[in-house]
Amino acid sequence: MRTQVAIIGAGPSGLLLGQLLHKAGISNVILERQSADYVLGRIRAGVLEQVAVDLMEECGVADRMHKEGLVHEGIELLFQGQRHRIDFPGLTGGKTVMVYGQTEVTRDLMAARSAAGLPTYYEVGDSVRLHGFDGTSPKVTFRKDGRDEEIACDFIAGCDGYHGVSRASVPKDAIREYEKVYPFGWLGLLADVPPVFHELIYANTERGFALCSMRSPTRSRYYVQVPLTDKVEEWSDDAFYDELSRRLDPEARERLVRGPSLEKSIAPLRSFVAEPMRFGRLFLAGDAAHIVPPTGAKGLNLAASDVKYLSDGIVEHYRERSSAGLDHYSDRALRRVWKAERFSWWFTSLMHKFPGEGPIAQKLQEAELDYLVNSKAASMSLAENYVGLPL
Ligand code: RFL
Ligand code: PHB
Repeated sequence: MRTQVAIIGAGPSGLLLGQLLHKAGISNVILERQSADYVLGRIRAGVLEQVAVDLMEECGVADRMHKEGLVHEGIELLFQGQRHRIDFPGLTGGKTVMVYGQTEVTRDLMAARSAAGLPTYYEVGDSVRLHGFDGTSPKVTFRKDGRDEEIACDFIAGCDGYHGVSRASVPKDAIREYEKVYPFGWLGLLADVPPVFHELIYANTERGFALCSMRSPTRSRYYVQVPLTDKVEEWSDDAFYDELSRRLDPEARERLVRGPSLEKSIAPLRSFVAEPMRFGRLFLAGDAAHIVPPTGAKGLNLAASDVKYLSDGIVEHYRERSSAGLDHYSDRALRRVWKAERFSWWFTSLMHKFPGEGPIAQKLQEAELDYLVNSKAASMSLAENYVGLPL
């Protein structure tokens, strides 16, 4: 089999890239470890920046998002028992974000891919191997339904997430990794109950962080900070709602509706960057190259900006016979990645309780939050990062 671009991973990065290349007439094949249903069952991101919204439009898959997605004009910061609003359009010259789940983004992209009849191999397990990306004729081999398969290609796009095979295939001395693991996780719960409030609430409390998010006016997504040693089986729905409720202000607490969990899981928090993002004819994009803690809602959005830079570079290669875009890919992407890493680390540090740090840490966070909501300069900085820095 031959294709122009072999894409490893059918998460948002791989599916977005596949669609953009297809629109430009560039052939591509996607290989995915899991089944499509498994990929759709993972509950992850909820907030899209304009960059991601624009890409969905460019891919021709934005109709349902514009119909069902919720445009949000601000967030609420809760500390010392009181909520304070950050007004995005007022602070950023009119910008907003879109609340539309990663599951729906993925579903829309998968539907468009299968409608266009583009080749996707699901359930290839751990069989994918990358070959010859340091030369001019790379290859990908894998096993499907008991048969060994081979794809010859011009480029390989490693869109296979943090645990994928692409980054792991790069010689250790060619890559530099930067990492910080946080001493807590997020316990998340999804339920068909109306959200406590029509905007997201980020809460700093003496008991730890909490987040009230949503997927629709009838579906809520809530998170509470928990110790890394906690097990999800030990958290009943009631225990979760009790803890969330303790971390809310009286009005939100009053409005909290409890309902059975559709999903409940614990996610660890990590900051991670691998440099560079290009190795010969292998390009890494999305979580394969970098991870942010979810507090800034940046992970999926960084995947979108990587894919935009990468698809522009690949299209330029074929249309204009120029390697400039591909040569600059890693530097361009990393510049944006590091700014989002900084923002996500800062917002995480401001909002969470760090074990062993004592009461002075809480007081310092509260002073910074007080400054943040009362200083136009500080509020603007938060708002401009949250809605997304320019490409
Ligand atoms: P993904 O989504 O991990 O997809 C990678 C795909 O590659 C497959 N794969 C392989 N395929 C073939 N062979 C192999 N050897 C393979 N190994 C792996 C995997 O099965 C998978 O299908 O990476 P991608 O596409 O780069 O997308 C990144 C996003 O998923 C991620 O950054 C976001 O979910 C992060 N994130 C958020 N991002 C936002 O922009 N806004 C948010 O509000 C937001 N909230 C979140 C989040 C992540 C969370 N968790 C659970 C980590 C909230 C949470 C709780
Ligand atoms: C979510 O809805 O899952 C979500 C929203 C905002 C975040 C993180 C996760 O910062």
